[in-house]
Amino acid sequence: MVAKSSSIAILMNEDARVWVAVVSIFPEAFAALTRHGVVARAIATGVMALRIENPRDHTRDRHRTVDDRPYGGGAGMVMKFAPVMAAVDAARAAAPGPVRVIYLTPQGRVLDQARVEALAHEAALVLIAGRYEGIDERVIEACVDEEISIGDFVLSGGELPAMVLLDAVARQLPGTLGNAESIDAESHRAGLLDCPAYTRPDAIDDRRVPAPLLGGDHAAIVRYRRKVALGRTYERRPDLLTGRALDGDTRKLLNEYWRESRREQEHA
Ligand code: 9D3
Repeated sequence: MVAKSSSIAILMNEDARVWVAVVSIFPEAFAALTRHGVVARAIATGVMALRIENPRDHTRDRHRTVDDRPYGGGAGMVMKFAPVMAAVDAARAAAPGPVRVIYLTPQGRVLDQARVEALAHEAALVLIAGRYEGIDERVIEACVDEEISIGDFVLSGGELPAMVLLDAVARQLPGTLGNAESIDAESHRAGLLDCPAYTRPDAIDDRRVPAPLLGGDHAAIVRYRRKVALGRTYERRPDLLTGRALDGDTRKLLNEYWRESRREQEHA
């Protein structure tokens, strides 16, 4: 399915099957992903395959050493080249075909939905999750195709970022999201913030559900939701709208949003 709306396309990858290996010294962490939720479902239905490759299993010394002190000194440890590289090679050997190797790192390009959708079209991925101060730079030179960050904040390793990426990719695969209607509604307001959601009861003290959502006029509901989604995006995340041409209808909806929110302010 390719749904188009305001020049942003949401691609549901229909015949997609993504094979993934994660290189991590904390394989148990990924149980958080495989027991419940969208990744578990993708694995159960066969649209995603997941294996964990532990660099510690690719060491040869008595202590199974995966880290060492940084050349030049400084705080923290660095993951050694050989065990990480051997884990990547083992993943490559187990893969159904050529793999794209991704290193999760604060130095990477920040992940966005466009990148997630593109990655859902890859046949095989190897995700390297680092610990300590990161991996020996020569692993990156030797085998990494792409470096990805999940945002400008400091975590203690690449496992959570790898899980974030896997969740985002899994929900792009067929049969994992379930409801075609929600995919469609989502594509309709692609690139915008969501509008607020309500369920019963229709009034809680003097907080009432917006009138358009209570009537059965589907066109009015769609229009109302688009208006609020646009208005909130403009207010809270103007960066999502920059570089996007706003057509006449869109500008009209935004104006309506402003008028109505000003009126609500006056009545408050
Ligand atoms: C501020 C600390 N850094 C300078 C010494 C080093 C450092 C920070 C964070 C080294 C490793 C990490 C661990 N983070 C990740 O592996 C990571 C990450 C993140 O922290 N934030 C956002 N995205 C990502 S992707 C991988």
